[in-house]
Amino acid sequence: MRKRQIGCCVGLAGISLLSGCEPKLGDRTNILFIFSDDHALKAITAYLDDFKTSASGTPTGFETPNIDRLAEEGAILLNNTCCNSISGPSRAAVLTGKHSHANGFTNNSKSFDPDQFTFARALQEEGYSTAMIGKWHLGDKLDPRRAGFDDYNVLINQGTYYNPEFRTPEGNKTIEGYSTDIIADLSIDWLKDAKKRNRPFLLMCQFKAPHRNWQPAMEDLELFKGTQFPIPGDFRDTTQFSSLPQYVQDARMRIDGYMFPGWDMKLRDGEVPSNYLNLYTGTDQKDPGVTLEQNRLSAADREKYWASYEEENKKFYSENPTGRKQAEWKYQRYIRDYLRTIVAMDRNIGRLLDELDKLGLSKNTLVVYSSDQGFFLGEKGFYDKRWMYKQSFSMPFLARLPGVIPAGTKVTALTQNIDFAPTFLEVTETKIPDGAGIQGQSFLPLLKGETPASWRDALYYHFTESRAVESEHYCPAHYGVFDGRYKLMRFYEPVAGDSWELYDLDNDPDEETNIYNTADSELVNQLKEKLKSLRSQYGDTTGAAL
Ligand code: SGN
Ligand code: CA
Repeated sequence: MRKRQIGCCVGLAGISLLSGCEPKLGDRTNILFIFSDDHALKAITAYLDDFKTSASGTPTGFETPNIDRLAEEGAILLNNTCCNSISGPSRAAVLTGKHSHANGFTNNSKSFDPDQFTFARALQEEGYSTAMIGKWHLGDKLDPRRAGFDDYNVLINQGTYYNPEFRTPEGNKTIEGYSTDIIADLSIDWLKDAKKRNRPFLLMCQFKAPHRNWQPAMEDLELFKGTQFPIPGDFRDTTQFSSLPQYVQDARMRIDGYMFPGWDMKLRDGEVPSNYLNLYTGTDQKDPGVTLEQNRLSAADREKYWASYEEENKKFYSENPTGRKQAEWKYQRYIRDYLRTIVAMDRNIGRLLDELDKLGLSKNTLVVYSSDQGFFLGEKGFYDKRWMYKQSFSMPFLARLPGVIPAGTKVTALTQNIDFAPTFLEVTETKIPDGAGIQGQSFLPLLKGETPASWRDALYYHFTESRAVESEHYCPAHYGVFDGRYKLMRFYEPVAGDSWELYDLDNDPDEETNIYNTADSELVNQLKEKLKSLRSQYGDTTGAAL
């Protein structure tokens, strides 16, 4: 990080622009923020040694060398979490540094209020050029320029993997190709232009991958063919869900019963085995089918696509397995496609890092890799996120900034996505604007390997989406506290019977044994007090009162 060299650039855009001393590229630290969607920590090789669960399931022959490079050359956060495990709310928390109730974006159907503080606008006001490229997911009607971005090129809603349509200042346009490649291409073009613009920059490059429905790039269709990935130790088949609370069993994210045959499992109409377990009911039962994505492919690519799945599909159809065998088949189909999308993303992250090198920008650019939340890869028998359980509460975060972040730094302190904005402002030596209302804390000292004088001793989480209102995966709203060892959660919606869960992660890393009723009452009371004080500290009066 370089000190600003010009005295008149005092951090007030008005002054710096008027006085003609707008910062030049090289005067300030740039930020390349690479963000993905639903990336489980277990699917990043740099995390494998430290992200411990008793479950196996470590990918075989799968690697993310380019993401790992950031940990080797910089830092990895081992206890980073999201404050609300769902896309839009996480993105809003990143931009504002505030919890969901405070920034107003409490579920994916909201539209972001752009008049509040965003760190992008704070940088823009300092003379940075800023861009948002890829998945935006903060409202299709909202122009990202209103939230502090000079340029944008964003996917519409969730976007598609194949030949996606983008929203741009010039209107919507379909770009041919694979979404991950295109988002990297657009980002690389923008980085090249950053040289010409000659101003420090913030580029948010946000991939759709590895979001459902896990569609691989054409070149990766054959990858992992025949590989049997280890099944997590706590994977459940149909007979094994009864050990979970009813509201957890009822969540529509069980791999055994809530994978659409066409959309998720890539089975062709007429090739769905008669024993195929589909637990969806009512209107939810409608399989979006194989048409939405695959029909976006050219005829030749579509043929190649189907040819790659054909042999396995036919075998599955003729064997027509039930129970455990069927659940495991679904797991293998899911995990292979999921990991294929990550291989493509990692390859493109390599291209982005190479481009920074070529442009001579690596030395003063903070490069971050993160994802809007973690994801279940068969643990408990699930896919998807939302829960405060470890897999989806966790959020990857790796960062490189030569000369500032020592190579190989491992941070175990409790960090959260609300900390990103203040961290980015501190890295760029940008003053937090008055009234920003940031609730997070800069973890730059932690990235530098320093121990700050005071750091939080517990994290607050609130999944604010009501099961009654948005029920795609039937996850009830809940809030909770995590102190690094104990996790206390309250599922306060009537559908969950206002239930409490307490886990001791030191002794139960899979969060299988709820000790709420058996733990020492002093411990329970202390955790409740902590939860109450965090709710009061952050001003969260939503959800059940404590
Ligand atoms: C889609 C997916 C869900 C997913 C949500 C939210 N269904 O609706 O499985 O949980 O997005 O994801 S799909 O059938 O359309 O693929 S989020 O990451 O954007 O919050
Ligand atoms: Ca997501």
